Formats: sequence, structure tokens, C-alpha cells
Amino acid sequence: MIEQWIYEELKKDIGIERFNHSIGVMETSMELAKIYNYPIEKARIAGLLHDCGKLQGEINLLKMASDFDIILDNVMKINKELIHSPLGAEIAKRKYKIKDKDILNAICFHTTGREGMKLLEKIVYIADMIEPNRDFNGIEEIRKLAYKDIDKSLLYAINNTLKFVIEKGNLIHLDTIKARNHLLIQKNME
Ligand code: DGI
Ligand code: FE
Ligand code: FE
Repeated sequence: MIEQWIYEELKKDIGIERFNHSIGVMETSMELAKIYNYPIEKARIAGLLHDCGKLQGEINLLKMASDFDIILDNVMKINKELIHSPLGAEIAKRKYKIKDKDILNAICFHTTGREGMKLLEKIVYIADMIEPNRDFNGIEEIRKLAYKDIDKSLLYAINNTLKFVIEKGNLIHLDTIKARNHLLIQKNME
């Protein structure tokens, strides 16, 4: 059971639009959990809270991260939108009292992915991309694959993100590259 105060606080912190997106990610995470035999309640909390670090208004992300003893690499310092994930994991721990490491990791790595992602991390990464409010080129393919083969869908989604990041001329985070290499190496060893 997710207590009501968590919904209320989250809505206040991240705003109604991002809150609605989070509800979509929560529901999609639960659907994927069912298909892949993962505990539904864990998927539900991770999906709901995945963007809890996307605080509204003028906030100094670098200062907040440092107050929470989060060590940021240079890519994160330059591409500050990446900070909301590790920050979110800390907020989930401190404010929402989440102790489950799998849930905290799913929040922490939901934007970049990482080498050797666990099932809940994959579920949240994909659900974040395909929840019903999302729309972009290539989403239908990710949606279709998500319900059949989560690793294929993850690889497709990461490739999509990388193309988008490159098109914008942004830095690529090493964890995204490692996530992709890991999936490709695993596929080639099969
Ligand atoms: O928080 P959301 O908008 O729901 O989604 P998200 O947490 O997946 O963030 C998406 C953004 O993150 C999108 O603009 C692409 C960016 N991103 C993902 N991987 C990387 C990246 N940006 C950089 N610079 N490097 C990455 O590896
Ligand atoms: Fe996010
Ligand atoms: Fe999100």
C-alpha cells in the first residue's frame, strides 16, 4: 500500500503534469512487473517515485546534490537534467522513507541506465519511455517489444535516447554506453 501522504507530497514537489506522468509510469511499471513476474508493489513504488527528484521551481541542483553528499561526475555537472535521478534516490530514501535498494537503484539509474541493470531498473526505464502520456518517434516499436522481450526493448530504447542526445549535441553519460554495451555483449554471447 502506498500511503496517501506520499501522493500529496509528490504532487506538491513535482507539479501536476509530472505527477500525471508518474502515475502513468507507475501503472505501466505494474503491467510490466506482471508480465515479467516481478513483485508488483515494488514496481508500483519505483514507478510512482522515479521522478521525485524533479523538483519544481528555481533550485540549485548542484548545491542540493552536495548537501545530500551525492558525488556528481562532470557529465552530470554539465547536463544538469541528469541530476534528478540520483537526487531522486536520496529524496526517496530521506523523505519517502524507502529502504529497498532495488527501488532506490531503479530511481537512481532511470535516466542513464547502467551496466548490468536489474529487472526493476529495466522495468522503470522502459515504463518511463512508454507510459500512455508519452509520444515520440519510435515509441510504438519500444511499446511492442516491451511486452515481448524487455532486453530488446531496452536496447532499442537506449539507442533511441542516444540518437536524441547526439542530435542535441549533448554529452553521453558513460553509464548509458555501458548499459548498451552490456546488452549487446550479452546478446552476442547467447
Ligand atoms: O525525467 P523524464 O523526462 O521523465 O525522463 P528521463 O529521466 O529519462 O530524462 C530524459 C532526458 O535525459 C532526455 O532529455 C535525454 C536525457 N538523457 C538520457 N541519457 C542521457 C541523457 N542526456 C545526456 N546528456 N546523456 C545521456 O547519456
Ligand atoms: Fe526522469
Ligand atoms: Fe520520468
